[in-house]
Amino acid sequence: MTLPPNARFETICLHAGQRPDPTTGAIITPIYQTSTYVQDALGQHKGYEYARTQNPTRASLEANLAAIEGGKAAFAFASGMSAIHAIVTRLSAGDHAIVTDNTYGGTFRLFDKVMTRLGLAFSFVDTSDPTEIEKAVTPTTKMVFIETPTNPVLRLTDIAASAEIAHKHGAFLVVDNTFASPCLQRPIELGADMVVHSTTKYLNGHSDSIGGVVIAVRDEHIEWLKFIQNSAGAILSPMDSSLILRGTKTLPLRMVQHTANGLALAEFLSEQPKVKKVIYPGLPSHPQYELARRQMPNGCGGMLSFEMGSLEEARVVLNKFRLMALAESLGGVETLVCHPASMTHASVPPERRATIGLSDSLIRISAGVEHIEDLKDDLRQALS
Ligand code: P1T
Repeated sequence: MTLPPNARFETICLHAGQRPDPTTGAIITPIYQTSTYVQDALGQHKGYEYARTQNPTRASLEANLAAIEGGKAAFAFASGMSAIHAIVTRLSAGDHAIVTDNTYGGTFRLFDKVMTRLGLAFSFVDTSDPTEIEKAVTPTTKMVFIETPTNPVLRLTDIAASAEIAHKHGAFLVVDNTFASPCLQRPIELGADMVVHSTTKYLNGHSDSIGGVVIAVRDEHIEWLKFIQNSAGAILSPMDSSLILRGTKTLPLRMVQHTANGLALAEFLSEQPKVKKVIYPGLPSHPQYELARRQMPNGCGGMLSFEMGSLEEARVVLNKFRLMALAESLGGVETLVCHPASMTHASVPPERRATIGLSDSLIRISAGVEHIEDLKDDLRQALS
């Protein structure tokens, strides 16, 4: 089994980083559940010394994810947050970063509540307007960190324009590609220096693992990420690595269905008189529909949000779902609904939620891969 050099995306997802186990021929990369490796003699080993530093299952996943995102190397972490944390450690006290104002609540919390205590400064701006990025640049700006589409109001940021601004000012660009997945959005091809994912979501896709990954292209970033992964030790376990490797095999298949269901639900909700507003980048009503078509040419995925008008109305609907599960997280095969203001974005202060358009009546859907008519039936009865 050799991956041809011109292999297409689906083939890369299935095969990159993997080969039959050399001792047994097992087609699936084994879970190397070990803490250490026996050395042949002093100073002689097989490239593996201690499992925080190297693990063959994790290495196989990292090679797979680097190939899928079109990067040079990948580093797998214990969660999406620890992957983002590893990236910020690239900055030093006194450095400044520009960040999308509507990121996942946990990203905002890490930057605003933890990293500022260590002497880093952050400007949270509306990066959907590239001039806002330009305006926020200071002589100490070292990183531009964008999330696109954003969680949960699905605003887009132009990745190529952001890369140009970041590079002009000597900063590096990081893209959180969790909501889109590498099937739908290719940040490195558009100029990003690092891509981060919560692998908990689409990459694993089966709601049974927490993890994160950073994919990098520049040697200086690769060296640092390898160093910090070993130094801080927030590594992904062999079991989780195996689960995500299982997930990436079907990523292209799943994304087709997530995208079809996401669009169909957005269109269905747009026709419901009780729904005040539907947000989905694949709807012509989305203010950045043109950018979505250019930057996400294969579709806009399974994430959508809608507004009911008041918290009370949102509560009634949220408590009535039968098939869709009320839960945090996203990107799994089963459809989830959540109330971002009190769940995923509760760590964002109410005034900031208001600025980014995250109202108390907003409901977020992560469309799974169920039959679309069953999802519509559930929405219909919840809204009735
Ligand atoms: O949960 P964790 O694996 O640590 O990933 C953090 C994270 C990073 N980036 C984005 C865009 C995310 O959505 C998340 C996690 N999000 C949720 C748990 C959620 O329900 O929105």
